[in-house]
Amino acid sequence: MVKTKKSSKKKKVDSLESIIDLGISFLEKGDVLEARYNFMEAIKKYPSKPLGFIHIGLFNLENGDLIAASNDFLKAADLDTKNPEIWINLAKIHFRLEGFTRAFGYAQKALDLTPDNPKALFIAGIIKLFQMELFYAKKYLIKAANYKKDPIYPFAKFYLGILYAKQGLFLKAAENFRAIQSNSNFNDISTKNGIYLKNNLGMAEYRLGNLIGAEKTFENITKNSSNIDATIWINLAMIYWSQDKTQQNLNALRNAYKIDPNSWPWIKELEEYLKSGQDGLKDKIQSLLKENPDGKNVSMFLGCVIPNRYPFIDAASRHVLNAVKIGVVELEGAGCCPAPGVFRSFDINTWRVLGARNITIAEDLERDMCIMCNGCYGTLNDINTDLKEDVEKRDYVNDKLKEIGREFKGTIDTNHILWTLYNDVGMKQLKKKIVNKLDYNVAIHYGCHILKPIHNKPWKGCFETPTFFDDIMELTGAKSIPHQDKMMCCGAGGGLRGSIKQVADDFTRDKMESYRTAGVDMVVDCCPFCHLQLDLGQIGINSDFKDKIEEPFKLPVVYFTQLLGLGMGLDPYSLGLLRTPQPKGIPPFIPVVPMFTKFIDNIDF
Ligand code: 9S8
Ligand code: 9S8
Ligand code: COM
Repeated sequence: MVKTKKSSKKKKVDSLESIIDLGISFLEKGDVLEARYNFMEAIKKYPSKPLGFIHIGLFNLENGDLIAASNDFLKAADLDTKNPEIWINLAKIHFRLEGFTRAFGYAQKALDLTPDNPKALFIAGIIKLFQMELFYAKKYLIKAANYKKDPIYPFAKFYLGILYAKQGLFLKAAENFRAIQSNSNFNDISTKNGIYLKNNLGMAEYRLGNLIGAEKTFENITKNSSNIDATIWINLAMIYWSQDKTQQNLNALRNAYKIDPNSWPWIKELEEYLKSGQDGLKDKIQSLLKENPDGKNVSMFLGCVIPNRYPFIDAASRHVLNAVKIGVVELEGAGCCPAPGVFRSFDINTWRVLGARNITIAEDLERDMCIMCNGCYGTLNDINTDLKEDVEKRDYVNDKLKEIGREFKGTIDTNHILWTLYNDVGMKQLKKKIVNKLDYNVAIHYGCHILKPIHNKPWKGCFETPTFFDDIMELTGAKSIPHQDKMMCCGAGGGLRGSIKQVADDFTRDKMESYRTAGVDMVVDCCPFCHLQLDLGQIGINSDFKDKIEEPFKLPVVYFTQLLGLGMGLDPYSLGLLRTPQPKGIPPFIPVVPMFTKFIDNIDF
């Protein structure tokens, strides 16, 4: 609030102050029209004083007319450039209008005038938080939270908690949330702020593995507050699900559905899944489109990691291909691609022959290959493009293949599934399929072999800063967050994980630190080997590099078709997104759930 001097007894009747005071007193009585009239009078009679503009600005701000409020404060700023309160209000208005860059500019002006102003620090901090520039957000919010006596203090703590939660620093997040539990702005569980605080505290508890505590926190909200939004029920459902309390989970999701059908559109699928279990899922996958008479048909190349470790990558990909009407068949008898970073390095001829053998199986089926692994794609595409051009190599390979009655002909293409979707389906068609808007902040991991070597890759243009993968994921509404060393190897490739795991994990630690700094909700990849390293690697990092990291990493990792499928409205069970973290030693090692805390964005300040 902009402070105005309290009326003194001897004030002249039509002095600026008395007109404003009159307006304020009408406001207090609820007579908005009279109040507005008086503020306008102040402007008319004293056009060179900022006070009238400030009050009409506050009036418009209160009534949600942000554009008008912005114009009023800009006029006030013209008349008085040295009042930080004016700039703070402008920052607040443009923050609400989501013009973050502009809003930050105004916050900066307030900070230039008063560098230690807690309100200016706070607004600067939350603007940076919403821009996902967490490094700067942290700097400002920590400073703002130093002013324990200032009314902004509890809010600064709240957002600091949100910031730490985004970075996966849940201990610190919980600490900040707990610090304001009894603060009068947050202690009433029947108010919005009270619910927001408990929601986020409960989620931090959940992510710290304190399921009982989290359950209590959420049950407390659902029992004691009316008017909660669907997110609360969804979060509680997730906590039940994690403890295999399926019936309670179902009830909670039904409640969410009642409040907002879009919050959990998969009730039918869940009930079906609970009835038919894994077997039903198997049948469902079996029944997926095999042949599309008027469109694209592909053969699926699985490689080794998918069937052995992450079968849901296969399942999710088939569900997505089915949804975009691409016919899918197996490559029966296919073997290891063989892995480029390993076999090629040892014996390039054997590597080539084995890879060519896999390609001939797809040639028999007359279907292009759809490859879900970067390494497999690297191998098969290198061999395929090479053998199509190089007669000498082809003769060598065919000489060997003859012994098993096969021949490389060069009649099909070997595509990464990202290319199948990007090229054969296309962005326009993909976009049409999206029915659920996902508002996650994601880190996109390309991996190495999808891009390099570049001479035989279809991604035209930029190979150092590609965007095709980000573009596809952003169709779902997810936001691809820039982060450090985005194009760096996950650490596993080239046989590194197999031979010197510590070094591989150290690479991954680097990547994890970047994700943490950026504060993403999850990593999205397009390679099962990267997936393994980013997922299982966290377990290794959390023990081997315990002393080097702030808190254990627990960042969900998803394969891109899982998230794309979710955007397409496919049920999260078939996509392998909902799994109980209960059984130990079964992938995914870091629990993945499609529901994360909704970070609260409309606290009044
Ligand atoms: S297969 Fe045998 S090891 Fe692996 S997954 Fe991808 S790369 Fe080809
Ligand atoms: S694994 Fe998949 S593609 Fe690679 S070599 Fe470097 S990054 Fe991860
Ligand atoms: C990485 C495959 S996907 S390899 O380890 O480089 O062969």
